[in-house]
Amino acid sequence: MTGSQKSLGKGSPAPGPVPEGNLRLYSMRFCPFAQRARLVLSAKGIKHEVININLKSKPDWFLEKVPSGCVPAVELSNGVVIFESPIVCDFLDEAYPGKKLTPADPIKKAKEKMILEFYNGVTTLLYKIFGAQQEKKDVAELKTELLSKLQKLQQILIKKKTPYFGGESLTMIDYMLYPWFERFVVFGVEDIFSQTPELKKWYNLMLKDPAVKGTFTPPEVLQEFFKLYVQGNINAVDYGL
Ligand SMILES: N[C@@H](CCC(=O)N[C@@H](CS)C(=O)NCC(=O)O)C(=O)O
Repeated sequence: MTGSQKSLGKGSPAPGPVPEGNLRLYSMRFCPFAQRARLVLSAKGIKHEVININLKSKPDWFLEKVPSGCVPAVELSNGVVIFESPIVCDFLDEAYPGKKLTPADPIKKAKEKMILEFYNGVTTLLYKIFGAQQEKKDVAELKTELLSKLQKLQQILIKKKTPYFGGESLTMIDYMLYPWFERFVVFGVEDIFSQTPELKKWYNLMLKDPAVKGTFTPPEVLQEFFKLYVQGNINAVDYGL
């Protein structure tokens, strides 16, 4: 099953158990948190199936399996369900063979986790900016705050003198940060790149990664989805299918 299947919504029959040797991802095609999991699944070449969930009309069985009600979540063939994107991604990296995305060194690992913790403030701010724009409010102050946070993030790359946040090669932290950059146009903040050239360079490098290429959604499609989603359109998550 690919990630471009129509979503399952309220009233849809529950999917059967996950076949032995397979893994199921509960996702939503335009969700940046779910994209983190899709990036890791792709980078590690993990065999999986995808079930897209209609987040505007969640099936009861989904809420039973995933108490947070959020995607991404993965279900294993033994019925175990794991959710919250950083936990899902760490689990996939630890439990499956293939390229290790998380550094083995505890200090490097801690540093990546600190970046992620800091970055949560960036994503929160992006949604705040998006919300304020929808209400036609002035976002100048919020954008200044965002610029300051992104400059701090950029400083990490400058200090490290490496192309990626993980170092010379792309690691988990790069995948964890990436999806929101793909959505800068949607959040109306793409102009910030002109003031954060190192982040722009990193973003352009990320665009060359096969997992990024495989999960990339063009900005105009994302924009259309977001427009429908904020209008409360129940079929927004299936936009383009
Ligand atoms: N902290 C969660 C957040 C995931 C999240 O917010 N996903 C959104 C879709 S982009 C969702 O499922 N929203 C459903 C809802 O809020 O009801 C994670 O990192 O996985």
